Amino acid sequence: MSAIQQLEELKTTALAELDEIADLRRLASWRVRYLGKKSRLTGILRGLAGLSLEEKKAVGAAANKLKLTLEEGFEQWQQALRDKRVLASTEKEGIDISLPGRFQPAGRLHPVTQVTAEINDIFISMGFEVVEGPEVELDYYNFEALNIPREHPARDTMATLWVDHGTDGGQQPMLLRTHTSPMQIRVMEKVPPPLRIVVPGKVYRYEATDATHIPMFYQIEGLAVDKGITMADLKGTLYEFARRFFGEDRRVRFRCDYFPFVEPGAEMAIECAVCRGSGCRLCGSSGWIEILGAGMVHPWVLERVNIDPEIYSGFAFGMGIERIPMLRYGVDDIRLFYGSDLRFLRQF
Ligand code: 2U9
Repeated sequence: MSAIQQLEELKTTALAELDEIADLRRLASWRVRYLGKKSRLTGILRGLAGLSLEEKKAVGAAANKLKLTLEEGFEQWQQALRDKRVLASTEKEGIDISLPGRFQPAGRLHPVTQVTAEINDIFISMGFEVVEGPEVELDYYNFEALNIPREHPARDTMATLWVDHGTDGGQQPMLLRTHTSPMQIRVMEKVPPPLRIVVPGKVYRYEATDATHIPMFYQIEGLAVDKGITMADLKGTLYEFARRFFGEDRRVRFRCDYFPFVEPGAEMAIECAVCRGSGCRLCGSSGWIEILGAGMVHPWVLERVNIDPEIYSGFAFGMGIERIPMLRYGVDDIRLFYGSDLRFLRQF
C-alpha cells in the first residue's frame, strides 16, 4: 500500500472512531493514538527523509493536510463534549442559563466631587498643593487666629455649631469649622513660606435650610504666601481660574468687599451665562453672579503665625463649591445635591 493510500485509510478510521467518542478521557487517548509521537502519522512524517524528492512533496503535503484535519476534528469534538457536559450539569442542578444576568449598576462620582476635582486640577497646574484638615476645630483656629476676636461682629454672621462637650480638655471651646481657613493657619504655623495651597472640604453653619442654604456644604479656599505677592497676583490667578473653568469669553468683575482676615478684601463675579450681562432672574437682574471672596492676607494674621508682614505678603480666596455646579447645570435648589435621589444624581 502506498503512503498516500495509508494516509487515506488512516483518515477514514481516525474520523470514524472520533465520531464514536462520548467522553473527554477517551478523546485524549484518541489524540495520543492518532497525533502522538508514536502515531502512524508521525511515523510517516518522519519517514519522509528516505523518499525521493517527488514522493516527499506529494506524501509530505498529504500527511500535513491529514494532521490539520485530525487536529481540527479533535478541537471541535472537544468543544462539543465540553458544551454537552455543561448542559448536562446545569440541567441536573436546575440552572436556566438562558436567563439574563442581574443588572449591576455602575457608580459615579457625586457632582460636587467632580467639580472639586476640576477646581483642584486648575490650581495644581498653577503650582498649588491640595491639603485637607479637621472638621472639628478649636475656636482659636476658626476665629481667633483669623482676626475674629470674641467681641467681633463677624462672629454673629458665622452661625456656629458648637461641639457639645465643648473643649479640648478644659481650655478651648470646640466647633464644627465654619470655613476651611483654620487649615491655612495650621499650615502656616508649620511650613515656612513660600506657600501655595488650596483647601477643599466640608464646612458647617447653624442656619435654616432653604433652596440656597444647607447646614453642611463644601468650600474651597486658597492661600499663597511669598515675598512680593501683590493684589495683581491675586487677580491674575483668579482670572486664569475663571477663564479655565467658565470659558475664555466669560467676563469677570472685581469689587471691594470686607472680610476680617484680609485687607484689602475683594469679591469676584462672573458675567451671567443666561443674559450675558443684560440682567435676568438668575442673576437678580444685575448681569453678574458673585462666585468668590478674596483679598490680601491681613498682616495681623501673618504676625500671629510668626510670618513677618514686612518681608512676606499673601493672597487668599474662598468659594462655596455647590454654587458652581448649580450655575453650570442650572440647578435651582442646593438641597438636591444631598437628597440621595439617584434620578437627580445620575444626570452628572
Ligand atoms: C487665611 C487668610 C485668609 C479666605 C477668604 C473669603 C474671602 C470668602 C466665602 C465665600 C463664600 C466663604 O463659602 S463662602 O461662604 N469666603 O469670601 N475667603 S477671603 O481668606 C483667608 C483664609 C485663610 C489664613
